[in-house]
Amino acid sequence: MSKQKVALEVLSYHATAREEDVGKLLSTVSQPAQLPAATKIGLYDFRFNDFVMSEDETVQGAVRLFLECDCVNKFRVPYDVLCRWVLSVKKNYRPVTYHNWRHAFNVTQTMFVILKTAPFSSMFSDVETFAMMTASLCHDLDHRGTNNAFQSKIESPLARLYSTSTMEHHHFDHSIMIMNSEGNNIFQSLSDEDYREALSILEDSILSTDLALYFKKRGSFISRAQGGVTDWTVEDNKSLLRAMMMTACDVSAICKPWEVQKKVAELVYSEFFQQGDIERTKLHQKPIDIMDREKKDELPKMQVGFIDSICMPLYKVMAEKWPSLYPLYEGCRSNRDHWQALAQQK
Ligand code: 5BB
Ligand code: ZN
Repeated sequence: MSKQKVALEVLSYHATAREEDVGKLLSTVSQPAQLPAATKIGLYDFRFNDFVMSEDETVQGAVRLFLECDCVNKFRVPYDVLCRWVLSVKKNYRPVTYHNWRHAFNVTQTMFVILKTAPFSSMFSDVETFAMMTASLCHDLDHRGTNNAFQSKIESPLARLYSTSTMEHHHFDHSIMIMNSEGNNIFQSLSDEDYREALSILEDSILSTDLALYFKKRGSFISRAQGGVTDWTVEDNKSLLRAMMMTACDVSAICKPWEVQKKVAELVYSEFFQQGDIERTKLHQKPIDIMDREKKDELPKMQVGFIDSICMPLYKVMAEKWPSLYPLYEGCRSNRDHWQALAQQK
């Protein structure tokens, strides 16, 4: 067998849910009283905190999000398929420090609150909503805790397959593989046309979590949003908005109450440092500052930089345009104050 084929075989390895777990989850889901109420666990709140939840509760929470979205009813997704798919998705997140199942769950929860509160949501069709929720839960599937630059540095099979947006292409591929596994296709009842649209939005949305694409598109989003004459129902504008929503959800840990943000930041830099360690010890390269343990003291300053260059511009324009999204902006701004104060203590 050729090397490439071996590599591809390794790439396509994935496992799906255990039927025993599906059965258990299904029995909880079919008795709504057993499923925690969405409002009770804060699912409708941008300040949602998963740290207080058990593993099982996060799984039930994810199912709950899809049920509350109505996609499940509208597209006649059998409960067992929904449960199996959620469990399979969870199983295909690796136990890395930050880019794991809980991150995916949090991103989906933020997407849910945006879709439930923003006035623009009504222009998204049911297929679009379903696809965006699905993209949120799948957007970092099989993440290895290392970034695109690392894949290309080690010439990983993934980097050979996709030279740009390497990991993001893989996250999409992986979500397709899961859906194509027996009993896991939550899109199974969609018409051919809807199915094609759902997959296309799923792909675009997952790819748009590549920061490089965010930078490419952000300028035109901000000018269209501030221009004031934009018809967001025009497909080109709508797809731009979907992409920005994905980024807004992806980095929404930066908007959480300070106690939560502080803990998440620890997870983020611990994962960054682990990549830096591999680069230093195995590749004999000096890692960039954010991945360099020796630069640990500069983290608060880096967080301020991250907020100013990536997060704030997005949340600011969204909050100005759509006031229901203001809590994201305000949370981000408040965390900036905290990081700034820490940075100045040094
Ligand atoms: C981000 C882009 N990267 C290529 C280089 C580093 N930067 S950064 O200088 O803005 C930066 C971001 C530096 C330090 C950071 O965390 C130290 C704890 C972060 C940072 N990134 N902080 C966070 O709280 C979060 Br959340 C993140 C996001 C990490 C995943 C990156 C993917 C973003 C997709 C839009
Ligand atoms: Zn992510």
